Amino acid sequence: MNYLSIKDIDSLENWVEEARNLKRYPLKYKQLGSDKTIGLLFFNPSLRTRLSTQKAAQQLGMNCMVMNFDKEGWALEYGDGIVMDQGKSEHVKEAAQVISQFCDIIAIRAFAGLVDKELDRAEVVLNGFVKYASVPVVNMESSVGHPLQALADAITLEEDRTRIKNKKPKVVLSWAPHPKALPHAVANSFIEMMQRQDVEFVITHPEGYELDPEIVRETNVEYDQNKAFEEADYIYTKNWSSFRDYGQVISKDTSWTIDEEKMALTNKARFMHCLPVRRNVVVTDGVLDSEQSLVIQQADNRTYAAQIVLKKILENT
Ligand code: AN0
Ligand code: CP
Repeated sequence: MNYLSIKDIDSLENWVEEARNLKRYPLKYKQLGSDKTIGLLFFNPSLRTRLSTQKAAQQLGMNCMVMNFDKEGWALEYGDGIVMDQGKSEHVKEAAQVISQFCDIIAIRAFAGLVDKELDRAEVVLNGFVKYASVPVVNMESSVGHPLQALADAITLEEDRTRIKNKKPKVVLSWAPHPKALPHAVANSFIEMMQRQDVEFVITHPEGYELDPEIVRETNVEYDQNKAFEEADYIYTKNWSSFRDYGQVISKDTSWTIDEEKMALTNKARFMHCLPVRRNVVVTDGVLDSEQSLVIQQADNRTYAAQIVLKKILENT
């Protein structure tokens, strides 16, 4: 069993409920992972994913090895039949088999390069490990998705939505400006997660920031951010670079920054963001520091999202 995208969640309701039980009794399954080892491989920086996955593993009694591949590992080759006379020292074929001997689960963070759309869509790093590893693989954010974040967001929504009575919650995914080109992974997995929820879901972004149509499918897109915010119960904010002009920053329009005035258009909506977030670029201090912000709770739930994923894998292998 792998956890590569939220499609690997067989029963969302059950996983969210179990994750909430783990939050209450985090050490209940301390024996399940004893004498097992997880290897966390990072090709990019991380705070939450690294610490929450490590914590989740520890709470299941697992040992945890962490390797920063971008700075400390050999540069890996992924192509078949390549003459390796350039910068790459080792092929994923050996690396994945070797790590599989040391670890019972391999978790990988490898962001989109944002240069070559087809290369990113092929998920070469994640799929390279899936192909050659002999143990389960967990996605800690790949070029296409961030399913641990989306699961934590589903847990957070489940905890919070009891305050909304007699209607489906309205959830808005809003683009916000950012100085750098960011990946689509968080937005993609959040969209897929909302498509599986009983909510009214709207995406809002400036023209030119349309996400992968194969992911967005029939989801409602509203180009007028103020209109999208009307009656909203949740504002989930994220920057992403253009998908059409692949990896380009085509607008830094600060009128899209989430501020108090915009939040006032909503139905006392809660503010959500995966973090890390740039203050007063993506969202103002006033919103981020307000009672309406769920960002710290979302980050806390990363532990239980990772823990339910690892528990399911340990139970199924
Ligand atoms: C990354 C992204 O946008 O995908 C990681 C988010 C969890 N964010 C940044 O690089 C700032
Ligand atoms: N939200 C998230 O994945 O954070 P990190 O990049 O710090 O792990």
